[in-house]
Amino acid sequence: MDHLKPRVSLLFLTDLTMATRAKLSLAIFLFFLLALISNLALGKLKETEVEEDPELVTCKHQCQQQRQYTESDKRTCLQQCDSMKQEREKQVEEETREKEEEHQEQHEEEEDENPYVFEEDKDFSTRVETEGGSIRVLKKFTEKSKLLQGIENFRLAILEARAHTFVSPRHFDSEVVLFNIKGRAVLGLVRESETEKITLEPGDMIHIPAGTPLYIVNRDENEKLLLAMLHIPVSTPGKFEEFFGPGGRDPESVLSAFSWNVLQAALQTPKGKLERLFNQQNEGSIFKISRERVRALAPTKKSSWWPFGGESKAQFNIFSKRPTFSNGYGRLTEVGPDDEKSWLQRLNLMLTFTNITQRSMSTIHYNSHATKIALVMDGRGHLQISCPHMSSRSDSKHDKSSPSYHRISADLKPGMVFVVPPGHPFVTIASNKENLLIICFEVNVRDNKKFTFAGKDNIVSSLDNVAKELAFNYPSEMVNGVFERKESLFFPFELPSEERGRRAVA
Ligand SMILES: *[C@@H]1O[C@H](CO)[C@@H](O)[C@H](O)[C@H]1NC(C)=O
Ligand SMILES: [Cu+2]
Repeated sequence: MDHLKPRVSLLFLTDLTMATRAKLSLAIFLFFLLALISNLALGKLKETEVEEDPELVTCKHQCQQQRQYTESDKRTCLQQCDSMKQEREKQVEEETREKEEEHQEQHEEEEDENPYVFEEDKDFSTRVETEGGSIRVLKKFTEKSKLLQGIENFRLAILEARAHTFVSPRHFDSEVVLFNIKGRAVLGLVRESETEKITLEPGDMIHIPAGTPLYIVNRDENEKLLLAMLHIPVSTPGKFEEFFGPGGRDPESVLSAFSWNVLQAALQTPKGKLERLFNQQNEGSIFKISRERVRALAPTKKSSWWPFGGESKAQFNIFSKRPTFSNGYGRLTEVGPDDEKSWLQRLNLMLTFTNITQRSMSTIHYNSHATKIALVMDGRGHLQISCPHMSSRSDSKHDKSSPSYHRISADLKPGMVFVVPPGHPFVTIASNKENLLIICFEVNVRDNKKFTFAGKDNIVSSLDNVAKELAFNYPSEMVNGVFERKESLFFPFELPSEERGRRAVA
């Protein structure tokens, strides 16, 4: 109630200047307040709004009752009752909206206990589904959680095409980074005066500049083609569209939106002919084609030899590249901006491939700048991330001067996506039976460093001894004994020898 006063009385002071008027308005203000209190006390505020408002009635009644008021005083009084009422309603409305927003915010934060892990069935939506294949798009990162605002402008799509299929020409309002997960493709990129054809194998990655018309062929007779496409929208953050030029009814050509007059004038072709042309295609945007057509679409010797520079260098294969780091427990292969791939630099991106040997784990580590968008390619395993954002809200933690950390964990299987924000320490562990293969788009990778908590050169061992003793409140040699080990990056996933009787369980 207190906050109601200043605003309402301010309204009066600006309206009325004369002293008598001021006195009058104070009186009306009191009438109104009286009406408000009595109605609040009865708890009627909400339900009476539609009908004759009791607050207003009381206020106006008070106006009429004042013997000393002239007719004009009464009129002013009645008007003031009305405007005060309006002001009050506006305020209530605002408060309700604020409360709703607050509620929504809380709701969003609580909505997902696991803001960094995406399930294959729940978190993808199907954009295209035909007999020939499908395109599934991962939900917007900010739709999953507000915590992912930093990567709002990235979208991940997975294209699946059956053997011997054609994915119709289209262009996107996004930069596309295409990664060939499985299968063998031909990619046709329409340049100004001709189509550049590129054969793709598993592990190949290529950048497709925004707006470039492209088509894809699954050139394999038996195997499915699986492509990951990272979209970086260039107009609406977090949103990309596909535009089919050549097409008909399905896929519908982008030209169909123009009027016949425009099309006839632009193409110098009569309407009847145009109608026939744009009525032909009805196969959908991914469809089966004959072996002869596949063969005809293959690049000829000349164009696969890369006669024109620049773009040809963008193609590389991460599976055949030498690992950046490798030991018996795992391998890490990186392709980043240092690798003379200028578009990676421009998009501030890096691609990494992690191959963790069965029964092994990555060290506990975090990225300084990069956010990992990881896709499990093969194998099963487990993920744990330490996160301050999701810490439990229990009040018993009040006596601490630091945040609490919540363990975000997930069992990993092929097709799953997870995100690791910078600064968040995490581990990935391979199952007992299979190697765990993870492909990662690392975004915002400029100046990125990996910091580890265990193994050679971990950040605890590297901390100077005095600070270490102070931080742990424990002798530094003892601390070093815990954190140091000769391996780095990948370790066997097993308990220390003292505990060998038990099985290691993540
Ligand atoms: C993963 O690493 C193992 C060795 O630990 C190797 O045999 C296997 O070929 C690798 N897989 C891929 C896809 O590189
Ligand atoms: Cu977090």
